[in-house]
Amino acid sequence: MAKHSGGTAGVVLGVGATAAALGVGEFTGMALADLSLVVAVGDVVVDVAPGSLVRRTIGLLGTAQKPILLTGIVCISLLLGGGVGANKDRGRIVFGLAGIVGAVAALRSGFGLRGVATAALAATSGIYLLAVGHRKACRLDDWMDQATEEQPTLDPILQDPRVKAATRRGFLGYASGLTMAGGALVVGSRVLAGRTTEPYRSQVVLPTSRRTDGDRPAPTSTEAIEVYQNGLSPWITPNDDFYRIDTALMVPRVDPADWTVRIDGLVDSPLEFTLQDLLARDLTDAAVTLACVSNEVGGDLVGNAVWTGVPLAELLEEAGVQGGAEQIMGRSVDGFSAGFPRSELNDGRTAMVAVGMNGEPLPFRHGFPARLVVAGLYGYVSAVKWLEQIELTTMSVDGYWIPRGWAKEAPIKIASRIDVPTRSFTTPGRQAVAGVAWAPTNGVAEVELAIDDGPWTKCRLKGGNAAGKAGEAWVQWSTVWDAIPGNRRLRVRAWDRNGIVQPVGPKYIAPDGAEGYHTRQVLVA
Ligand SMILES: Nc1nc2c(c(=O)[nH]1)N[C@H]1C(S)=C(S)[C@@H](COP(=O)(O)O)O[C@H]1N2
Ligand SMILES: [Mo]
Repeated sequence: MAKHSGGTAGVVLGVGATAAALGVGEFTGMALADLSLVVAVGDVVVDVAPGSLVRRTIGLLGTAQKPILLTGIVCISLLLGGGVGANKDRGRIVFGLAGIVGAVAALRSGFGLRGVATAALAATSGIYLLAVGHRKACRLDDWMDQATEEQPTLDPILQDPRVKAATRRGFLGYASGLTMAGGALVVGSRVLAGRTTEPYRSQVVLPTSRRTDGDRPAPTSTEAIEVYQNGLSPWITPNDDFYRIDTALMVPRVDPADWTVRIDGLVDSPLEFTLQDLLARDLTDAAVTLACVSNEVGGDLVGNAVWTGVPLAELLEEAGVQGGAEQIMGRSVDGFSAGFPRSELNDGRTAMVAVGMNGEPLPFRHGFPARLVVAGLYGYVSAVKWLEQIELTTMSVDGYWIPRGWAKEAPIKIASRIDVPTRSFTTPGRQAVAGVAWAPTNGVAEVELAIDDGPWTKCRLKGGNAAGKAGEAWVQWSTVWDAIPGNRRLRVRAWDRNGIVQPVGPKYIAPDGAEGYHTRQVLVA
């Protein structure tokens, strides 16, 4: 192509056409099928990436790597588009190939014909918009060429510098307009996504009468507010503050109208439940602390919630579990899976198909409409969100993270964390030190704090150290520290009710969870 659309102009046009094509794809995908082509491509990247890499990014960084991956895909697309923008034929090839990649990714994510249609539409709009841009640029070039080479005979209007400037402005306006339109379509697609799916959740009502499974009352509201202001984690983690870990680049928004959960595999009679079926049952409330295996010593990939749901034992009883069934494997609508030995349930611990979290239907991020919650097991072997199947299998079947290098069996380790002081400096004198500790399912019996190389001293436990199912939730601990000027080192450790002390480690999170005493350096001055 000629000069004015070569160089910078070609790049600007290519970027514009790509942005517009991405926008068309995102908007159409969302309107047709709750599909994002960029996310579908991201899912392919996550799935083909080596286990160690995925473990380091998803496992460690939690949700932070998702925007990075998606932004990366968008940037690479824009760069590719910019690179071929000056050449219509190369542009056609690259848009065509990108369309195929998008279509394959969408098919892989289960979007079928609608996915292919979306990718095809996005690619053709890119090709078309690029061609239109080239026509505009060619006109610009022709005029400019004529204006210089055949100067005197040409229509004098075209030699008017104002006309030249207007033509150039028109081209640049077109190209940058495409970019803005692309951005607007992407924003529009997100609004569309929220609009159409919000009713899924807001129409679900948890029954008000529920059994309480567990023998510890929640702390009074004044207690919870007081400790919250001081920087200590509230006993109940509010839903909006609850950590989120999953491989989903876009939170699945399941329509309960066409959702069921099946119980099958090694059972006498496979069962299938709608959300209404589950809600119509006698539901149970239980406070269970959920922790991620990737939680580092002192980390915040842990939270405590009152979960509402149907006890797994009841459902398994109805299905009639066969003798050969060794493993309970949960599977998600998004392809994720997690399994744990059936024998884990022998001690009567809380294990449920949860439909509620802290008195509300599950938030989309936390697995709406239903998820598994099993006390005392790390999330990656148990807590399947957006649950669609519970399969009774042998131990030979592996869940998502097992071939990627994480341990097959993963009980939550005894752990404790210092929340207060919140900062690394303080003034001398008496002040609170406080935090949380967990040891599911036995429960925390004692928490001890040591200053520098001083003795381990016992802390006060808030909400008590009740036995039984209360051990499935974390406890808050606090003590009074008389801070002496200098650089001080605070260390915490917990004991469970079997008299086992938190392992001293230090041990890194892989393959089965971190070990070590949370230590804080505090300057007292
Ligand atoms: N569908 C699905 N469920 C999932 C996961 C996932 O990647 N996909 N991650 C698991 C892991 S590793 C953890 S720690 C918990 C986290 O649950 P939360 O995000 O509600 O805190 O969900 C589990 N359930
Ligand atoms: Mo996790």
